[in-house]
Amino acid sequence: MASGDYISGESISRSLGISRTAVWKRIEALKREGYSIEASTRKGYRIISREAQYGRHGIQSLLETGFIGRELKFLNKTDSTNTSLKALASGGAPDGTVAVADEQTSGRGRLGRAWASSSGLGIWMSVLLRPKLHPTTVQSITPAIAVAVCRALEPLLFMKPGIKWPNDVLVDGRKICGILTELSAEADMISWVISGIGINVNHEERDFPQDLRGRAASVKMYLKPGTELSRCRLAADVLNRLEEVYLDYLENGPGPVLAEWKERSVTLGRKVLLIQGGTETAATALDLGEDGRLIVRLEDGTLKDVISGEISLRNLDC
Ligand code: BT5
Repeated sequence: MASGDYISGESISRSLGISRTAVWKRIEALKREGYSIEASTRKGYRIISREAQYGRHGIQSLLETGFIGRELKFLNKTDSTNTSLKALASGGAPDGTVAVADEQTSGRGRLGRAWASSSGLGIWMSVLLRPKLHPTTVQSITPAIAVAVCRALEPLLFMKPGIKWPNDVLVDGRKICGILTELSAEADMISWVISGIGINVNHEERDFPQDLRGRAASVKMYLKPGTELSRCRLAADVLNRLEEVYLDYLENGPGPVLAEWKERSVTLGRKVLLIQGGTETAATALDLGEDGRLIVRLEDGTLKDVISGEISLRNLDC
């Protein structure tokens, strides 16, 4: 059915070999999944938009994954998808369960910071992973997520995205995506990791809160001409790329993922400012450790390991 054209219930029933009532039931099911379909008693049915609305069905129909996103909870509005998914994780939700919201009322960043997550504008989603890894190795999962997000964003943008340590994806020096990884572990076993991914998609400059204008970017602002933009497509692509990267990580260890992270990094080799509890220290970012920590050289020449939970970092020369 081409969008815009009406098709009668009778001809659908004939071509599918099902009753008119069965046609009606299926149309109603599609509507519940979020498709925009208009029904007219005289003319029949008409798809208003060919693209599935942002919702569970629209995302899942584009998945190529084995387990990530196969369980997917879509919420029109929630406080934070990380918090929603935590409740599901405690209730035994399987590896790869995803929570997506159109709007978050208290989207969270690291260190108690807020994440702006209005309705209609972005992809606010969290992924539950249950890797059989020691809790100390889990820090390298955030780099894996950042790499997957870059792989999904790159074909859409006219500028290459880069990763700012530890978890920001930037375009043109502006933040387009943030990642918040939380975990629950017992002794030497991880019980779950939840990685929350926030991607700005449909924003114009004015859609960002005042303090983020000029510092935040959206896919739409950097969209390659002629490229179609769909939150369903992009959310599914992030999950598709994430499963690729994650399976590679489980099979081959963090090496290959960290190598790609380093290639995409806009932090390594740069002068940075380390900000911790009101103290600012200038340093040069040298390398990324296996566990996701950043190795820097301070101005007096000493080397220091920096852990993401403790410190903020500002690039000084980009
Ligand atoms: C992050 O923290 O970048 C992690 C953001 C994670 C958001 C996702 S959305 C789905 C899931 N559910 C949640 O509740 N969270 C996750 P951090 O590195 O601390 O950066 C936070 C800082 O980024 C803020 O202090 C602002 O300066 C800036 N910021 C806030 N909202 C932004 C936005 N939409 N785009 C760009 N920058 C933003």
